[in-house]
Amino acid sequence: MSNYTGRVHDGHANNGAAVAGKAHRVAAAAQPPVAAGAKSATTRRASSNQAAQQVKLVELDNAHCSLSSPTAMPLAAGFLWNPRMMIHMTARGYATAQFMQPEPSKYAHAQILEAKHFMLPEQRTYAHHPGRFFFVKDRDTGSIFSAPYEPTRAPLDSFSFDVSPSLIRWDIKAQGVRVDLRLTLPVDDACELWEARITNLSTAKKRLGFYPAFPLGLLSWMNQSATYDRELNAVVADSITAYQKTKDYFKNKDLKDKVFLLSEQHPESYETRQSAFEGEGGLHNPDAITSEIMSGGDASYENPIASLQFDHELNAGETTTHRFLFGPAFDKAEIKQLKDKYLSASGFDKAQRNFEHYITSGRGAVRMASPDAHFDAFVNTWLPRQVYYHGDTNRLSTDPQTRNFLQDAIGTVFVAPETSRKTLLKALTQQHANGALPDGITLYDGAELKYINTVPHVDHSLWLALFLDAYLNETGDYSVLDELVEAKEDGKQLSVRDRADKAMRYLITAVDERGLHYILEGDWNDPMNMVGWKGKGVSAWMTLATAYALKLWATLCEDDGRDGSEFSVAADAMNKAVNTHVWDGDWFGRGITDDGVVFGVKVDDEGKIYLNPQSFAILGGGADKEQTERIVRAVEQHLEGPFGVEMLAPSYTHMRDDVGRLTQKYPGVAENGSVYNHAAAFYIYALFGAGYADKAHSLLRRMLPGPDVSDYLARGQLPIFVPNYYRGAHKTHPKAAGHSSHLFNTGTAAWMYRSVVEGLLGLRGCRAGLRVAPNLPSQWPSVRVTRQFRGATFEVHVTRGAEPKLVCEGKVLSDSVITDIQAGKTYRVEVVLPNAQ
Ligand code: CEZ
Repeated sequence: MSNYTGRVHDGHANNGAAVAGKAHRVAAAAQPPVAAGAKSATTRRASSNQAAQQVKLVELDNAHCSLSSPTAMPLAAGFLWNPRMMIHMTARGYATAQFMQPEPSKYAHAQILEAKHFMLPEQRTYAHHPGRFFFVKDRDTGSIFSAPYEPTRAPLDSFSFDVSPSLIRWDIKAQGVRVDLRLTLPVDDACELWEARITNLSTAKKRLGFYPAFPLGLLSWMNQSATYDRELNAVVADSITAYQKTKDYFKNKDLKDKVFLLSEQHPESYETRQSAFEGEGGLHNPDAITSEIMSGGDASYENPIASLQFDHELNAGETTTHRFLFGPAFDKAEIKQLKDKYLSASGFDKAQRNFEHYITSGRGAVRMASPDAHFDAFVNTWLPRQVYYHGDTNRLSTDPQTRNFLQDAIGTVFVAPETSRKTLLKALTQQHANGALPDGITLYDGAELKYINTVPHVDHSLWLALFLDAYLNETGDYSVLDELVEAKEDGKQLSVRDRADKAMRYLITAVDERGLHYILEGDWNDPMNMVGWKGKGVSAWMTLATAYALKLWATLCEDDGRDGSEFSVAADAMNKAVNTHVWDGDWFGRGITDDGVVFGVKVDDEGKIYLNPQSFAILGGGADKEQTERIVRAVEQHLEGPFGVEMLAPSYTHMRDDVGRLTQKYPGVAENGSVYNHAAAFYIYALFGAGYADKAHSLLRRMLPGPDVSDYLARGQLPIFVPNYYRGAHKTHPKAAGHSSHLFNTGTAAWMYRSVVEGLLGLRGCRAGLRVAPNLPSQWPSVRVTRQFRGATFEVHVTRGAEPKLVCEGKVLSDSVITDIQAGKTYRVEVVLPNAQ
């Protein structure tokens, strides 16, 4: 069992006139089809000769209809159908096809299908991906580039992209012009604050055109438009969120269906039609930019773009500064309000200062200086920033999965404990009468459980104990246990303590005759949906994790002056049941299916070993010392790779319909054997607790990209957040292995932070105070840490020596706990660890 506490331890009109000149290019296409097999070179030449003759734009007879220009009527199309499908085909070659299965479906798609509630940052961006583009044109030479780079992709003389916690900056030099772009956000409004400084770097006067162009995409198939509003000095797009159910009218009518691009300087002209903006030049060389002046077009039921034109004459070295606001709004009044509030030098300054203050108030509980400065920077700034983001935004969801809600709050325990406290109280208002926590927590009245939250998962309740363990030990706020919480479901008022008891007792009863916990359609693992969907299958991970939760709660009961044996006895029984039915000699299996098949074991060709049961067996005492050693070796052999520890191996290559959709995910992706960092962090946390400091540190370090160039290239990600996964299956898919998912919504942040504070640095709270037990890797001779804890500051210096000791404020302590901590005080702590062997 883990030793953390000593007890237990978690987006044309060229009309007829212009047509004649262009018609020759396409005359061949207007010819009647040639007989199959007769597409000789002669036929093609004959067609071209005809091109010189006058061609009508459109020809129609009984048998056909022809069009001679692809540009005059860009949406001209024909369609074909059969009982199972239809295809709508434009003259330019675009197609929209649907087939029935039995609901209408598409089989060829836009390069990326925007999912309303997900981010898909791992998939490549594409030319029409929503972007913030700033075109610059030399009005004398006509040459164009765009900053930061897309969509012209013109060569730049220099490029710099600089992310700081509250500001993103680009410094771009091209064609004798420097563009200094800055993006920041206000604290209280949904809008982007853009500043662009354009400088003439040459020794002569330059006549420049500057054009921000923000494509808006398909706003709505019901109603979309855009125009330039002189009074506001803004492009304003309007739409009606598409819906079909009558009741949705009442929900949607208050939505912010407008989008605006407000400018501080007055533009020469504007264009709000995406198609006119691009013209025939395309996004990389748009007609709106190559022409002398934008046409001032209004979008009426067509995809809009917010683009503006500014002409400047800049002397050598001269700079002009633009400010823009971009965002959604309900009405014009709101846009005006935002303009008055922000659109000035002082408005930007103030907003930037406030925003910086907001971001930096999410500072973490430790600052460290180790031999690994790269890692230090991540721990000191970027990781707590990610933790803070999660806790403060709930990942921008209105119905967070309960487990995510509670685990994100485990992270904010170290960053913004008052947020964690609110999370706890909110979650408990939604506890069911039987003690179980629901699949998701609705954050406002009227919010609904959606998507994954409509699939029954069994694990949500157990995170309550893990949360309480982290929260109480960090804050010492045991008074929260007395808080009365009224449950929505039955209106009953119960204390936090009683509600936690109820949740734990519910977990104790949700087991089968063997004492193993049911899985239904998932546990922590969302796509493990078919192990127990018939109601019989059990989860070894769930059983082991429940044992861990129960042990933690038992300990907290004792800390609270109560008898927790009811919970520890139940925990022991669960650990025993898993050992009896799912221990496979060197590791624990993952579960037993509805049909009684143990899986995640040696006899399996795929999905032989899963990481999570091993981690929680170590954490919750399901594995004894010898089993732990076997587990660590097995994980080393089967799951450890260059980019971290994988979640299972070998990755599945075909559906196992007694396991579920996780086996349908691409090998090495997400739950199908990636380095799923959330799971890796559990393991790392467990390893630190079990005394495997070197291995834990090595795996922890592999979660962070860099500093080697080769590692950056392999991961493709900046080291400013930990992604939910890196591609795994390194043995079978070595080329993709390591690639980042780029998704920064992940429970990893909380657990990684906790692993650093409590595991690596060994500065973990307990009821009595601060337990000091660093787990430094053997290659670290020393580390300095400033730890904020319960209002006090601890300046900790860890070194190595022949005589291990702990000294606080000059006094040698006999055990590892610093007690009687006074808020406001600074403590000097010296720790001498045994020399590395
Ligand atoms: O979501 C996460 C969940 O937010 O997957 C974890 C789970 O513990 C987290 O609560 C492991 O299953 O549905 C799916 O197949 C996806 O795998 C999502 O559930 C997944 C997203 O990748 C976000 O990380």
